Amino acid sequence: APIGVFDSGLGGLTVARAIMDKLPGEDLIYLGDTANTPYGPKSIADVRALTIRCLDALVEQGVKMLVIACNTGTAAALSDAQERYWARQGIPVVEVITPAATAAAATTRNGKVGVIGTQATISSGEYRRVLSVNPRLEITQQACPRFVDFVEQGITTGEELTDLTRQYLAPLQEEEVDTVVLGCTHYPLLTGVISYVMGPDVSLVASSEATANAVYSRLVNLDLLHGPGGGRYTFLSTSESARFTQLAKRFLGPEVESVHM
Ligand code: DGN
Repeated sequence: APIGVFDSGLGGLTVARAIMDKLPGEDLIYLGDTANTPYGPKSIADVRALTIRCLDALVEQGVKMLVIACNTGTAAALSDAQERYWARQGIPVVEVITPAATAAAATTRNGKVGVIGTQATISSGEYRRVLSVNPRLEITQQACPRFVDFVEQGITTGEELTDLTRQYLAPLQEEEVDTVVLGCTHYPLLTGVISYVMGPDVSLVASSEATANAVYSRLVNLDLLHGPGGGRYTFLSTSESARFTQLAKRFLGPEVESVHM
C-alpha cells in the first residue's frame, strides 16, 4: 500500500521529494489542497477541518501511513489526527513538527534555536511546546508570512527578498541562535538567502529531511517497509491541475512530468 502525503498545496512536495529519495521502494500518493491554499493566514479551527478532510480522503485511497507534510496543518490537527487515525484505525501518522524539533535539538551547540514558519504555525506555539520538553533550549520564534508568496512567484533571491529576510531574521540574530528550524514546507527553497543572512556558522534544519527520516524509522519499527520494486507516484490536487503542475516543477524537479491528476 502507498504512503499518503498531505499538504495544503505544493510545498509538501519538498517532503515527498525527501521521502522518495530515502525510500525509493515505496509507493506514494500525494494530495495537495490547492483549492484552499494557503493555510498560513487561516484560523486554526479552519485549518484543522480542512486537514482532517484531506487525510480522510487519503485513508479512502487505502494508504498504510499518513504523512502530514504541512507545518500549518500539523500545528492545527496533530493531536486530532493521532487520535482519529492511529488510536482508532491503526494507521500511523507522521508529521513535520516533532522530527524537525528533534533534529534541531540534536544540532544546536549553544542551545539557542530559532523557529520560522507561517503566521498560523507560529501562533499555535506547537514548535515551542515540542522544543520546550528539553529545558536546555532557548527558543526564538518568528513568523515569515511573505516567504510563501515569494516562493510561489518563483522568487528565491534578489534585493527585496534579502531585505525582507534580514528583517524577519533580525530577532533570531539578536538572540544568537545557532540553529534555525525551517518550519514551513516552502522554506527549503529559500536556504540560499537564509544562510546568506544568518551566516555560515548557523545550521538550518529542514523539516522535509527530518520527516523523511522519521517516515523511514516508523515504517521499519512497524514492519511496514515495502522493500524494492515500488516507486509508483500519484499526485492529486483539489483544484485544477495546470498551475499545480507548473509550480510543482519548482518543488519536485524532473519527476514532475509524471504528475497525473
Ligand atoms: N504548507 C504550509 C506550511 O508548511 O506551513 C505552507 C503553505 C501555506 O499553506 N501557507
